[in-house]
Amino acid sequence: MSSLDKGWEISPIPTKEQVGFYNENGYLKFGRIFTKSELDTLRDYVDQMIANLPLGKRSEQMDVPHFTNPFLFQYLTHPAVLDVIECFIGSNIVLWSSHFISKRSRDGLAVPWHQDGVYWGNRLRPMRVITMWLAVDASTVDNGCMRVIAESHEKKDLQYEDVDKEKHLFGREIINEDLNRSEGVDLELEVGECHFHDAFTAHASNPNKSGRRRCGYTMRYMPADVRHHVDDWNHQHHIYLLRGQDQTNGFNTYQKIPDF
Ligand SMILES: O=C(O)CCC(=O)C(=O)O
Repeated sequence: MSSLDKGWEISPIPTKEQVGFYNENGYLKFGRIFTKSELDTLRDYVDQMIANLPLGKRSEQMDVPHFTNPFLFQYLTHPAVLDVIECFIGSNIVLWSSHFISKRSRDGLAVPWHQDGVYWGNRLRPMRVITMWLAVDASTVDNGCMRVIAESHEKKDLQYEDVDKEKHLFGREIINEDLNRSEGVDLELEVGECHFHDAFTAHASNPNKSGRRRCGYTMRYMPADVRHHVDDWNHQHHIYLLRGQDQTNGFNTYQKIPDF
């Protein structure tokens, strides 16, 4: 172990208490799943992807990068990740999506308060997705770490209104007064750590006011009994059966996992 690796501990799979906390609160702050060398390799790769972004495309908008970068499947299908995900959703695991949200220093967009499941609508039924948010860079209050409202995943009927798309990554925000934003929990992470949230957990993040980039990789999984309904928006959205068996009696179409 080099001196740089000191203090880089891999977390054991979540305890029953951690899974219980997640089920009760809709989120869980966790430790590290990848080794330092795996994380450094991922960061180098993302740095390159960002350097190669077409003019006008923001680094917060790197949605479904795995469709065009098979390399990322070594992270998305990593057995250590799936062992952790299995603790939350069982042993039949489907990859729903992934997204790099990288906020440049002193520039990043805000993420408005939202529930992923509302954005995804009826495309997934039932709506059961867990997102693992991996800190490619350290994520802190000053560079716009993710914030969550505990127990908000129980609220399925929140109201939304449009927000200024110049300043926000997504176009709609929760407006309910009873959702107390001042009770938002800041999920600060060291490099390589991760947190988890449910498809209905209300979450947001502030713009990056610091001189440090904030890059997170959202890796999204669902149990294989969730039906993927294809519409105009997502007819080219691919899902992948990563572990176990399909539980939709053949309703879902899974793509072959590419060589990586
Ligand atoms: O990275 C962020 O600040 C927000 C992430 C997010 O909206 C998500 O993971 O669904």
